[in-house]
Amino acid sequence: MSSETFRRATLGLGGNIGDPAHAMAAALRALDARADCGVLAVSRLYRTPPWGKTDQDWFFNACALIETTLAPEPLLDICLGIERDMKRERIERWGPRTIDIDVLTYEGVEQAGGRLELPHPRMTERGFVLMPLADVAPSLMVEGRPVTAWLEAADVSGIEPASVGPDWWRTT
Ligand code: PH2
Ligand code: MG
Ligand code: MG
Repeated sequence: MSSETFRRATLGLGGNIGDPAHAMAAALRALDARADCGVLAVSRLYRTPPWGKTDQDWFFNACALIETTLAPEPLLDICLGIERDMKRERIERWGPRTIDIDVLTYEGVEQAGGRLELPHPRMTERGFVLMPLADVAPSLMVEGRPVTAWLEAADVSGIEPASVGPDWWRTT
């Protein structure tokens, strides 16, 4: 894979401690400022009920379509580094966090067993991923179906837009 070629990836961002919208916006600006990553499109910001572990605050969630010259694992490392810079606190699996940045898809790459599973293993069941992802990549194929088809089958109860348009991350 040539390091000069830009590849398309999608990211899921979320958080429910402190000021998650601000942390997510800062994370996206940090990625966009890098020479090896460009933010092509960002979803609206959403308010979403907690999934998995339900006795915690509601989340803010969003998705981004990016282009990057980084391979999948180095891209993950950049995202984890940004989480660390934002002083992410994570006490327990699926529990409260200041910011979470997940690599959802990377071109057509399918891989399992390593430290980065692609596509993200639970993304097709999660309304809080699919609703924002449909803003930026509705026809993206994931596990044989477009994002919009997964979204139609998903439970999206309670999820509501928290921004009018896609520019919240430039100013928040
Ligand atoms: N993230 C989780 C677990 N549960 N629920 C919502 N609504 N949004 C999230 O981002 C989220 C979650 C683990 O990554
Ligand atoms: Mg996550
Ligand atoms: Mg994560």
